[in-house]
Amino acid sequence: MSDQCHFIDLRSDTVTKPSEKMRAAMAQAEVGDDVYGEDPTINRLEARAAEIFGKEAALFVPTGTMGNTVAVKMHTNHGEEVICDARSHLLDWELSMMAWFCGCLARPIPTSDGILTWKQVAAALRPKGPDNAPTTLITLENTHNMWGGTVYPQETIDEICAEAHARGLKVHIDGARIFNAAVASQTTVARIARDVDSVMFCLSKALGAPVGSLVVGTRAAIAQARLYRKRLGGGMRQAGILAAAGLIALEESPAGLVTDHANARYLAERLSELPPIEIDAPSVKTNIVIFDISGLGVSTFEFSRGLKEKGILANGINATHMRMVTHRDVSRQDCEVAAEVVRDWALVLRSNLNRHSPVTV
Ligand code: TLP
Repeated sequence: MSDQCHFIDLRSDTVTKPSEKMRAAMAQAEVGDDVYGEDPTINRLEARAAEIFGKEAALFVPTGTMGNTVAVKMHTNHGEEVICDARSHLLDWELSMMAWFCGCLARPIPTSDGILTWKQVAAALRPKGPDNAPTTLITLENTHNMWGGTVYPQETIDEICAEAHARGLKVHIDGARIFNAAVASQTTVARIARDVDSVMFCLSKALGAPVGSLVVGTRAAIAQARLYRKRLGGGMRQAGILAAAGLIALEESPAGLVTDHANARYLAERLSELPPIEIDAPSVKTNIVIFDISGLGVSTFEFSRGLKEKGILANGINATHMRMVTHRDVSRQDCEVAAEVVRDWALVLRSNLNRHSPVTV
């Protein structure tokens, strides 16, 4: 067992370990060469993903980043513009693949919660003319990671799709955590995705599989995506051993997300009792808790270091905001411990602050 096992790990839902059932399925998986289309377990996973999302086809990719990259590429040509929100994962955390591989320019829109509206999108479309690169794709992140797991209202997605399609534009969802969105909205991923042209979703985040994401869309688009995946070096061979764990994650994990959401809300509520930590607890609807510690007089780096000494792993997303992500490998009891540790650490920092602040008479 690694040392990490002794920590309560809230850095991300990517840190989960495969369950015994996943390991057993991996050991027994029927496999073949997937570049020849001959891996039965991958074929099963892709067919099932397409079915669950109500789309024609799906493609298994090793990572969410590769999934988003091939999706952007399949909808665009070099020199075009892609609309996204200003703090989207596609823009900030994927090593500029939109530029590097797809040759497209991101047109970011600032928001207060990561949720784009058609009005904002319409204002960012490039007018046709001799000087403007055409806009061809709109990307939506649902749930939105850096804004604390926020969820798109269905009518907003539907409106964006209707207006975009009327203008010949495509819509892609970065749905790394789309099952969290579905659970929070008490709907299905198929309904969320009904009108969009593609979705990338991750098996290896909240769903708890060790590796893997899928892109879903039309048969023609996914055939293109398969070629782009190969170009990126993502043509896998007997990867059915990974798909076997992914199938279990896909079928069984969505039911457990409601617990992760309740744990995140619990954490958020406890943190909101600790001024000067700032968090709007009622806005926490899924499994991501982001809180502002700038009032404590330390950077998130120092804050994380202090938490780690007390057995809690959590990272900053910038100099002032911390992120905690609940997942299947943390329990309510772990969240209670984490909340206590944050409380004690915040009290120490707060009293240090008071001691060092100038005396006023
Ligand atoms: N997110 C990771 C980090 O990269 C920040 C995390 O710990 O949350 N879309 C979204 C919305 C994501 O949150 C992530 C990963 C991805 C795409 C990329 O997935 P991977 O890591 O599989 O390439």
